[in-house]
Amino acid sequence: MPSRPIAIALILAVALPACTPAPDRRTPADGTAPAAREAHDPSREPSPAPMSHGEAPVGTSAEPVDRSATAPPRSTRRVHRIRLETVHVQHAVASGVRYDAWTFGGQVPGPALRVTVGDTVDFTIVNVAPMPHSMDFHAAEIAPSRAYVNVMPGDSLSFRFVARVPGVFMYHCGTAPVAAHIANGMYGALIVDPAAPRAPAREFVLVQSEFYLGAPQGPDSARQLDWAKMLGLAPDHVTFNGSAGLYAAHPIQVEVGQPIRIYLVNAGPNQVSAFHVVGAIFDRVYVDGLGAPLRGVQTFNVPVGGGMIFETRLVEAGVYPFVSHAFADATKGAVGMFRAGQPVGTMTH
Ligand SMILES: [Cu+2]
Repeated sequence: MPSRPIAIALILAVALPACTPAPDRRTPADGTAPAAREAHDPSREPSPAPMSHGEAPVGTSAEPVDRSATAPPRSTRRVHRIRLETVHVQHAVASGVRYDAWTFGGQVPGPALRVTVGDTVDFTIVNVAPMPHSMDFHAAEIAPSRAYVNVMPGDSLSFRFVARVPGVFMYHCGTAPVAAHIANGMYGALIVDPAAPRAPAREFVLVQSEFYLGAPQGPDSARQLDWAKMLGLAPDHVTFNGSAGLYAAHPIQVEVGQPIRIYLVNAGPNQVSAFHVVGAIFDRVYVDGLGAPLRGVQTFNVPVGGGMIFETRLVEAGVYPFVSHAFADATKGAVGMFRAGQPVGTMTH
C-alpha cells in the first residue's frame, strides 16, 4: 500500500482533471479574457479525429476487436436452455481503465441471446459471486416476485417463459440497489425474432451503457462505482458494448449499399440514447412492439431500459460514425464507426 501522502497525491492526480470546472462565462471587469480561460477553451483543442463527428481516434478495421458487434444468428431451436453465471471480473471500460465489474457470463455486456416468437426460454442463473444477484428479462411476461428474486452466493434459480413479442429486449440484474448492479455491468440484449424472418442484412447488436468511476485505490488499481456520480447523472464513460469508443478504434466493415440492421439496447442506467448514424437515414426503426416500423428517421431516442431495431444502408464508400447524438455522451465514448467499402482519402489510409 502506498503511504498516505502518496495515496492522496495519486487520487488528486486522477481526480483533478475530471473535476476541472466549467469555463468561466463571467465577463471580466476589463473585458479581457483571462489566459487561464483561453487555456481551457475546447474550441482550441485539436480534433480527436481528422473528420467531422470523429469524437474519438479512429483505428483500422484490420485490428482484432475484443468484443464483436456481430449479432448471433437466428435460431431454429424452439426451446432455449440458457445458463448464465453471475461472476465478478475486471473489465476494460476504456483504454487503460479497468473496472471491477459485476457480470453475466464474465463479460460486459452479457452475451447477446437470440430466440424466436413462440420459443420457450428455459433459464438458469448460477451465482458464483460473493453477493446476491438476480435476473430480469424484459422479454418475459412473468411474476417478478417468483422469477426475479435474489439468488444467494453459491445458489441457483431456474424459470421459464415464452417469448411473445418480437424486438430486442434488455435483460439485467434486478437486485437492489438496481442502479448499482446495472452500473457495474449486469445487463445484455435478447433478440426475439418474428416468426417470419426479417429481410437479409448484416446484423449487429449494440448495448449502450454508462460507467461512473470512483477514485483509484492505488497505482494500477481497478476502478469501482462512484455512487454520487451515478446519482448525479455524471458518467465518466458512455459506451457501446462496454468500452468507450470501441468501434471507433475498431471500425465495423460493411459493404456499400448493404442492408444493415442494428439491434440497440440502452442499458443506462441513466442516459437516453439519441441514436444516429452520420451520413445515413434509417429506412426503418422498429420501436419495440408489434406495430409497423417508422420510416425515414434521422435520429431516434432509445429510452433507458428500452431496445429498438434500426435499418439503414450506407450509400457510398466512406467512414460513417454512429453516435448517441446527445454529444456529451458521444464525447464520453458513445461513438463508433462503420467503414463502407474501401474508402480513399480518409484517416483509414
Ligand atoms: Cu446483480
